[in-house]
Amino acid sequence: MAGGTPLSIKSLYLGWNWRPGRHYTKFVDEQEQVSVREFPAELAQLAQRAYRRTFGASGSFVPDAAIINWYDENATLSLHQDKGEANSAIARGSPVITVSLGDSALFRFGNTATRSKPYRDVTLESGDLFVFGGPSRMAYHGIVKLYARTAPPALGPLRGRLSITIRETGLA
Ligand SMILES: O=C(O)CCC(=O)C(=O)O
Repeated sequence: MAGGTPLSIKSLYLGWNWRPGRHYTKFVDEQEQVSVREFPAELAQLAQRAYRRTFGASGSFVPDAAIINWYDENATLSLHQDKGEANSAIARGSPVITVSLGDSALFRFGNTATRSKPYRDVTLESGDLFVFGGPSRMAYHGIVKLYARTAPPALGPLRGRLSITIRETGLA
C-alpha cells in the first residue's frame, strides 16, 4: 500500500525490508517478529560484477538489499527517486542495479531535478541489467508500460515481469 492505495505491483524484499514512505527495517511485520529474508551472496556477486564493468575496479560498493517487483501486464511504477538509503551511500553515487526477467518493459530514465523532460525511454528486455549511479544516482525513474506476452518461452509459465533491484543501503 502507498498512502492507503494498493500498489499495482507486488514486492518481496531481501536483506532489508522497505515500506513506501517509511525506512528500511530488518523485519517484514509491524510487530517486528518476522525477519526479512537474507540477501543472497549470488546477487551481491552479480551486482559487484556489474559495478566493476560500469565504473571500473576502484571504489567500494557493498550491495546488501534487493527488491523483487512483480508487474502484471497493466502495472506501472510512477517516476520516483531512490532515496531511502544512507546519505553516505547516496552521496558517493553508490549505484542502483536492476535485473529484468519476463515481459519487456518501457523504463523511463529521467533527470535528477524533476519528473518531467529531459528523460530517455529505454526498452528493458528479459536478461537486461541496468545500472545507474554516480551523478545519475538520484535520477527519477519508473516503468511506463509492459509489453504483454513478450517473455522468452524458456521462462515457462511466468506471466508479466519480474525485476530485481539491488542497492547498497549503507546501513549495515
Ligand atoms: O522494475 C524496475 O526495473 C525498476 C524498479 C524500481 O525503480 C525500484 O524498485 O525503485
